[in-house]
Amino acid sequence: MMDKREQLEDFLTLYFIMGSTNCLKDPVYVLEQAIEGGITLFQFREKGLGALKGEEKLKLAEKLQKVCKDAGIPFIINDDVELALAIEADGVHIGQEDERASIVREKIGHKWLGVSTHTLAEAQQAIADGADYLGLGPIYPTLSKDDTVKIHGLNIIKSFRINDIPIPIVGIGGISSMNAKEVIDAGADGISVISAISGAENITEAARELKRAVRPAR
Ligand code: 3NM
Repeated sequence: MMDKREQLEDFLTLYFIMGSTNCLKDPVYVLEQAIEGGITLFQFREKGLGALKGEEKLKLAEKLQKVCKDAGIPFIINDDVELALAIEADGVHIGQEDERASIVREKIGHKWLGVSTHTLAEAQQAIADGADYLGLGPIYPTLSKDDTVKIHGLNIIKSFRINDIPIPIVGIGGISSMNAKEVIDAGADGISVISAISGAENITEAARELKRAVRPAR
């Protein structure tokens, strides 16, 4: 039997993130194809210019959640704690600019909590606040998030590992099938991607290639 940590590490292997603004095709189709290709976790991140709001956002969240449920893939929501509670998502992911992790933890109880961190101090605070896993990035330059400041490279992953960060970590930002393996080799438990999957011509094949890069033996 896997314990909770091992189970989470497994789910973090190939973590796909998207919202309607990242997709060139229908988001439900994109998610179905990504699941077909082997993603292990999904985050609904409805952000940026033209992002859906209110009822429309809720409707899309419910559709994507159903696709995940049918496939046995956990469904995480970015930032919107109220939405996560309303539709009983499996977890919430927040950044440093969002609500305090300790407050989110109180609100969501035992659901998974992921926190994006950029320094060891932020990581230690997130862990004290009850984070289950950490997002580290951007590892490489990315066009999918316009407020990223500093590119961290692989060193941030290595330094978190050297400093014995005790919860799973996942790399993010500019990750593709060309560089995914080095992110894992640096010590990440998994990779998270937006454009390498949502922007691909052949979504299933793109997800498959990423999966082979991070988990060649299985
Ligand atoms: N967070 P892509 S980078 C959502 O550094 C997000 O915390 C980041 O998109 C961080 O895979 C990023 O297309 C965008 O580069 C990732």
